[in-house]
Amino acid sequence: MAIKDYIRERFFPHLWCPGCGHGIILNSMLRAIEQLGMSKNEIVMVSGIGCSSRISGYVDFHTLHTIHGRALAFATGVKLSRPELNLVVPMGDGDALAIGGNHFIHAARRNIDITAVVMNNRIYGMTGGQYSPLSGHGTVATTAPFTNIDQTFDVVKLATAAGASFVARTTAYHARQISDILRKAILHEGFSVVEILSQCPTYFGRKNRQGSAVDMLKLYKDNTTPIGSKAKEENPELIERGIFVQNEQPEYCREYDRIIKRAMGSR
Ligand SMILES: Cc1ncc(C[n+]2csc(CCOP(=O)(O)OP(=O)(O)O)c2C)c(N)n1
Ligand code: SF4
Repeated sequence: MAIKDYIRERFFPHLWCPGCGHGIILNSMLRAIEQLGMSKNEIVMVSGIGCSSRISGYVDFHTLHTIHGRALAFATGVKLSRPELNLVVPMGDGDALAIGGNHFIHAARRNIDITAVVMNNRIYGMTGGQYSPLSGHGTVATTAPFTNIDQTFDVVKLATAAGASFVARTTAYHARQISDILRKAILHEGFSVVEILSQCPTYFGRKNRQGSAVDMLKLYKDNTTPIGSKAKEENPELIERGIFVQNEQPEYCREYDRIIKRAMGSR
């Protein structure tokens, strides 16, 4: 199936600002699904609210555009009722880890077979540039004009500690790596977290003087390195890219099935 068949052309042009990283992620995501040879009926895309979450409107899969922070709760319901479908949940850093943080850690703990894509632009883009839990200490946001005093956290470490059985990170600069990782994440049986650093030139970039979208992409190129590289040993500040966790653990829907069979047998 051609990539263009996966999109709803009637909803274009999209609402993203020129240079927003979210468009690159949509493109790489569609390429991953095309490379997997999946039909659009095999994918369910569920999202909450945010610039990132608008992805579910642009794709011609089964889609649910739900409420802010609750996409994983809706996706859990869909997956439990139709476990044969592939659930993909694109989320902003605010959607996934501020209002949706509780759902995130518990979906990871259950190891339900959903692919959670955290499109991390370190800001609330849709609502005008408020700081998010991923903004980081010392950054500037609409709601932190004198710099943000909140500390951030590491999405990869959080997902790993919460029990996700597939955890990876890449950036909007590394478009091919996004597709490579997403293919593996979608095929992985269990909760997969893929963090993708995505530039928001309109709010994060402008407030933090990071320049144009191209300048921001260059920062991703220069400030990241493959996991375990020599460069990381020499410069611990570099952010690692790649697959951090990929292991087999009991998957929630299978466990649920098993318990139903046990209950039926005991009647
Ligand atoms: C319950 C609820 N609270 C707050 C909002 C307002 N709101 C909409 S999107 C959003 C944050 C968007 O930021 P993020 O999830 O990081 O995505 P981005 O827009 O940056 O891609 C907020 C606070 C809402 N829609 N619903
Ligand atoms: S506000 Fe930021 S995240 Fe939203 S579309 Fe514009 S650049 Fe992208």
